[in-house]
Amino acid sequence: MATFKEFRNNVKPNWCPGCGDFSVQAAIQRAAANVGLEPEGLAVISGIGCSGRISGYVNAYGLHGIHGRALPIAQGVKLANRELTVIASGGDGDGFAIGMGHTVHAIRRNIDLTYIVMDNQIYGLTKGQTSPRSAEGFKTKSTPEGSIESTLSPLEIAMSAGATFIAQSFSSDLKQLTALIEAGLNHKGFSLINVFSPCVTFNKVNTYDWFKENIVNLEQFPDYDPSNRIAAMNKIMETNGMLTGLIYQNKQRQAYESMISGFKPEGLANQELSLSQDQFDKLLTEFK
Ligand SMILES: Cc1ncc(C[n+]2csc(CCOP(=O)(O)OP(=O)(O)O)c2C)c(N)n1
Ligand code: SF4
Repeated sequence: MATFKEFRNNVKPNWCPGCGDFSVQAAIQRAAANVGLEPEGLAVISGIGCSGRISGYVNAYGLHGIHGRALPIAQGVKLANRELTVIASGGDGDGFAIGMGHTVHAIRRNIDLTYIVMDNQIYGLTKGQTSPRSAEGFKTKSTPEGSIESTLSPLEIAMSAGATFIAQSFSSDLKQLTALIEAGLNHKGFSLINVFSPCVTFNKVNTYDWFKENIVNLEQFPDYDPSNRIAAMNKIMETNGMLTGLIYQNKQRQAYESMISGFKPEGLANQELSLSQDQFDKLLTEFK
């Protein structure tokens, strides 16, 4: 069985020292080992952004895709080879701005993959513009007088889009983050894991200390039941989306690919793709 070190490669991340994304990288590597994966059984597909670089920093199959398009690619990978465990990842801009249409439909489609968003509440790679996750009044180069748009709540959107797994964590809490990624990898369906991952260079408001002061850990509520959809929505709203832990899980709904008629469990590479003479003749008669 592979250890977490086998999910490391020799590429040195060029994230700024202190960037929250380092811990997300470590948590992915630990979780992959803990659930018994091998590097050749994992694909990490990312969008564009500082966070999007993560696909190059894990020893696994990887693709550093297009801004906002990690999910279409990841879904294609999973459908083409369901033997692979697929992680999609990117920033809050990637997933909740340009890629939001894909995010909503991937959630409701429920293909078995784990989507990890590194939510630093700003655009990092392009040097600090307001993202849909930025608070009202947030001042950046793109909003010098403060943002006048309301903040988007990805957890509420995911709940209403029919998500079967929603979790949130903080990059400083490596233990919780690793456990939640493991749970996401084990979930049979689409898992959204939103991670507060501070941008130490451009976001001087939502700092490590700010998150520590504002996060509400679900551990504080021992009676909380993540299978209760209404309770989950209430808790998200009560805490203004700042809660961490496993927020909601529906184990009843089957993953999309399990319901496609005629869909084979083997990856395309392992399937017999040529038609028998009989199948070929039948196909021809359909078009006569
Ligand atoms: C189609 C397209 N539009 C815009 C960009 C420019 N761009 C690159 S990354 C990015 C946003 C980065 O923010 P986020 O996705 O939150 O990731 P972070 O860098 O903060 O990790 C933008 C707007 C692009 N590369 N492609
Ligand atoms: S700019 Fe921000 S998000 Fe990008 S690597 Fe630096 S700290 Fe991380």
